[in-house]
Amino acid sequence: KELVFSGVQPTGNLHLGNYLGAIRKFVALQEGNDCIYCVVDLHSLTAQLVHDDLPGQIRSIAAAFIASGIDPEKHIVFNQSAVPQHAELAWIFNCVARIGWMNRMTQFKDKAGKDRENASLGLLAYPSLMAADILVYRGTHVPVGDDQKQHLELARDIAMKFNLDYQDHIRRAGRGIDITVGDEPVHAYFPMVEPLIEGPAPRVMSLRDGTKKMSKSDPSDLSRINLLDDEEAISKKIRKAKTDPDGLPSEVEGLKGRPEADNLVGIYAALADKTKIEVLAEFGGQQFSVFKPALVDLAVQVLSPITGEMRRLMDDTSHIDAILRHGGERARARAEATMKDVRDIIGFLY
Ligand code: AQP
Repeated sequence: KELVFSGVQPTGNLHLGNYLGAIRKFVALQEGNDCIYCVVDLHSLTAQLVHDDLPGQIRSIAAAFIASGIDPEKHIVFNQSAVPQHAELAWIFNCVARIGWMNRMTQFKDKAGKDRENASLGLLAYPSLMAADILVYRGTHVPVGDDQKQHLELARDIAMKFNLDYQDHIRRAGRGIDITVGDEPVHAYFPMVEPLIEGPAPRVMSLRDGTKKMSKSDPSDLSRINLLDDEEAISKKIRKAKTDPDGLPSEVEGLKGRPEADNLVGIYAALADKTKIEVLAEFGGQQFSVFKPALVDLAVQVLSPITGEMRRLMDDTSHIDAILRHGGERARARAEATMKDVRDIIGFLY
């Protein structure tokens, strides 16, 4: 059994990118693995310090997990702030990671903009907390969208530096395992995390601009399909989605240099659980006036049961709150076992 960990921030309406890039994979990975899925509320303060309705946002992400098919009894669903060990390990990782590593993160550069001196320290340290989220459970497999790849490489660097710096301590504390990195033998405590990014839509792009990622923070609501959109909104957004004047090609190579067409075909393929090759075998040579209505039907067919269930779950908060409470208790017990080891390895008295 692999330990799968991933998280989603409660920072606004979930969209199709979050669903196809992350949540749908969470659901698929449940079979045969031990999964921990987290609403990463501590991270959400880096996007916006004061939220009007943070409890509601947290519940809506948890509701999306459950409505999509995650089983909170077999696996763990909880919110990050309920397990203080995440923040404790993140502090240690802040001391392991180098400022230069953080400065190179493209998400930090994009989100901080030109005025970096005014960005919060939390935004800079975000990847360190993300590494702690995963490694406090000694997680190995992390389903994410393509935008998170660089952060997961950093999580590996942090784990490796901790393992190397504390090699003798890990041995002395009687914790850890022998691994080889390159040709070097290392006595490691933290495992190497593996990003799980593959699939036909690892990065869903904006419906208004095929070169920009679909994102919660895009000011145009027409740029994204929200998980809570009704049939009418989905239909309007796909009909208005930017395209070029040509029809669909028969081969995947024909999508090169056509980001909007490529994006819509990728979305169709992911929703239909097909490859882009299979989608083009069906729609190659057709105009968007034929393809778009088919995409609307498919999107409504896949999303409307999830939307309905999310709304139902959010009507009665006691059920979601009980799931989060129960998940938090189980997550805390596991995280505390790791932190006991880590405190011993470092030499803290507790
Ligand atoms: N466009 C996307 N395509 C594929 N995957 C995506 N993800 C996000 N956008 C896309 C994946 O969704 C998971 C949860 O994301 P998050 O909420 O933790 O953070 P985010 O990447 O910052 O989400 P947004 O919507 O793009 O928010 P803003 O507007 O704040 O930047 C992650 O696995 C992510 O890869």
